[in-house]
Amino acid sequence: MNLTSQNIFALMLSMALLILAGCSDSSSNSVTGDTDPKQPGPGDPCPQPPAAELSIRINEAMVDNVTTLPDSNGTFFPWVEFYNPGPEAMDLAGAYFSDSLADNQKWVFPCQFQETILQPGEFLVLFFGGDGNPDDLHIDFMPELTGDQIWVLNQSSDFFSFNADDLVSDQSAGRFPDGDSVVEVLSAPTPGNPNADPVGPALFVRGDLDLDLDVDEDDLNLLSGHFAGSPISTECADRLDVNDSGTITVSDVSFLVQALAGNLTIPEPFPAEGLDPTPDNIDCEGP
Ligand SMILES: [Ca+2]
Ligand SMILES: [Ca+2]
Ligand SMILES: [Ca+2]
Ligand SMILES: [Ca+2]
Repeated sequence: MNLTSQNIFALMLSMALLILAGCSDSSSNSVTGDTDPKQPGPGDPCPQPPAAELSIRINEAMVDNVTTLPDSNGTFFPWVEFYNPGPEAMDLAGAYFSDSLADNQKWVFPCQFQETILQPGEFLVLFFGGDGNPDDLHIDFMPELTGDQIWVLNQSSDFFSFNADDLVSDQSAGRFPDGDSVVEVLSAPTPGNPNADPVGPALFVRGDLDLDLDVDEDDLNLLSGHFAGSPISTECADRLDVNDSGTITVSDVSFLVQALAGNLTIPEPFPAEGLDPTPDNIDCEGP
């Protein structure tokens, strides 16, 4: 009996050592420059983690990285930050990452890097623009630089959507606080560190619709046109709420007529730029 148990133990030990050797030997890894990373071999030592078990979030992204963060070669690639909200350590090895819902297996995290294991509260920043070299952690595709984006982790365990057109160079989109469900434009990039506040509401001059910091007949014509079939496209609808009533109606047109005639005074922020002092459901997130 004793001998049998020892034999079984020895067999299990040698199997475990074989598995370990397979993981540490990069030549036996299916993720190589010559292998399609979308087709892991049957003996792949790091299968895709089950979606339900991977709670890591795509936390921050910069697509137009001009001066913020160079890679180890000094090149400024787009980058993405991953974050483990905890409470367990999580390994991204074997997970897919993509910027396409239709093709959600564009790139797979290799399994030979300790960096893919994120402790609770830990961040991992990866650059795009890899050349298929499995010995670095570059993501082997480039993201779209304009328009609506949706990035996908592990095929479905996390989605990260933003509009690249809302971002200027060296500006990032991300979650605040870290791991939050909403993605916003952030006030400062923080690769590898806790995210900064979202950008605050924009300054505006009430009644200034052509953005020349002055309120005059040109603005009145635009506001009249808004109700006559030529809607104004502005991110800051507060500009149109000339009487600061909290709604945009034709009474704002008549208020502006009276204001330009000197009979009424436009409420703040006027005549200088400022924030809306009266809370309402109208937003001003940009010009
Ligand atoms: Ca960050
Ligand atoms: Ca104006
Ligand atoms: Ca109004
Ligand atoms: Ca208001």
